[in-house]
Amino acid sequence: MKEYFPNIKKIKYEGANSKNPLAFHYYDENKVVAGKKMKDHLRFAMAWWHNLCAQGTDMFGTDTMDKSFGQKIGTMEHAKAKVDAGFEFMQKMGIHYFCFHDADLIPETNDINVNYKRLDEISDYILKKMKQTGIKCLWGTANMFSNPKFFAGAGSTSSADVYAFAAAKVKKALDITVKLGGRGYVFWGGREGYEHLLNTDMQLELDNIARLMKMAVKYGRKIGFKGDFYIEPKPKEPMKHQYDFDASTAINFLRHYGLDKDFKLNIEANHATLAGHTFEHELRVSRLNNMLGSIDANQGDPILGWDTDEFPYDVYTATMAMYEVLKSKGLTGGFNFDAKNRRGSYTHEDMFYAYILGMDTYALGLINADKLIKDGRIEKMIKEKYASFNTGIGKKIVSDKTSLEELSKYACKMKDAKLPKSNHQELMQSIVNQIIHSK
Ligand code: XLS
Ligand code: NI
Ligand code: NI
Repeated sequence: MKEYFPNIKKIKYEGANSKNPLAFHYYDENKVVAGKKMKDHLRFAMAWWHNLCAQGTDMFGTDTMDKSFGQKIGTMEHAKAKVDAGFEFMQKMGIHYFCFHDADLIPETNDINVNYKRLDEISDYILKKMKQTGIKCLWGTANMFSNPKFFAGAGSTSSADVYAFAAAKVKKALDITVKLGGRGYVFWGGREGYEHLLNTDMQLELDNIARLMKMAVKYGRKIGFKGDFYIEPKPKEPMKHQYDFDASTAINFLRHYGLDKDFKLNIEANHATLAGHTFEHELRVSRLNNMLGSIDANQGDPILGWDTDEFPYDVYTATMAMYEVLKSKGLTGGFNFDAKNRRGSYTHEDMFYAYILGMDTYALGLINADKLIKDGRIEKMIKEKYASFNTGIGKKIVSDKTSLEELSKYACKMKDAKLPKSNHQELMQSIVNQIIHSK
């Protein structure tokens, strides 16, 4: 069996003091944190597209990376080499899941019948590898944004024929996801949006997107898909305005169309910041609505306004993210590294360094979030902040036992109210620093 990364051995946990760049410093998969093994909290996944397909092309230049894996790109031999390289990569990284688009797995042609056959062939091949290695599928999805026919959207397209092609792609991607035992199925509405309202029938577009999702649920359940469907919100890019703008918008959409029983959200860190939120804001909104399903673990760049899909290294953000995950009692999905090496980090070793960075960052996030919760000071301060709702008039408010008339009388009697308790933001930030950096 050909080895694709011969210079790299299985990445092991060596601890924070190790200077070995090809070792984990914090991610120790069997270490128990907050009652569960790290690997079970985190369920890391490899994103097929970034890791095995993307070659460092950007808007102004071509490839810097070589992902040919010894075969001619665009052939089924290459598709299979990607499977082999991908499984070797995941085994060496100790990653137990992967995520894919239909178009990541095969070279697509202009004949959907050929694509269907190729997907059958490649999924047989992947299934064999999965059985040999125990690696599983986290989620699948259909790429309904790269092909030019989707320029006006997939579910939201103006062409009924293109809509049928989108549906046909979803059907097959669901078939393959079920065949590979995927835990979830994702809808990321890359082109489900608009450039200008002047030429857009927003109502029809929204209704049609929902129709496509309803058909997917109906078909998925029919063929035995028991997992969650996910919407992955994103405010823009490639469209100027995307319908699934952020968590709140997506949740409202799902409830409005009665899809909320079958769908949860897949929250991507970089999409959150593009929407003008923090990552933890989007996780909190999802969690409070019982909609937190899965995570696309990456990060954006605060001085760039697009989806840079960087590997996560911001430990503070990972800490707050893991706080939300621990509070949500876990995900139905996992942590998919929807992240790519920088264009200048083009070697195969860089692929490993990137995943080590991402996995260590989330391991630190998990360790810190657990410490934060166990320390209890932050949560105690939040309780104290809202303590006025525990007794007297506050208690009446939160038990729905008062009225505007009564509150008005209460206020008039007091004449004026004192300031609420201090928010103590800097004190809390200082405590977080202390918790994170203490041994
Ligand atoms: C793009 C999205 C995409 C989805 C899957 O911004 O993040 O990669 O995760 O289609
Ligand atoms: Ni993204
Ligand atoms: Ni994503």
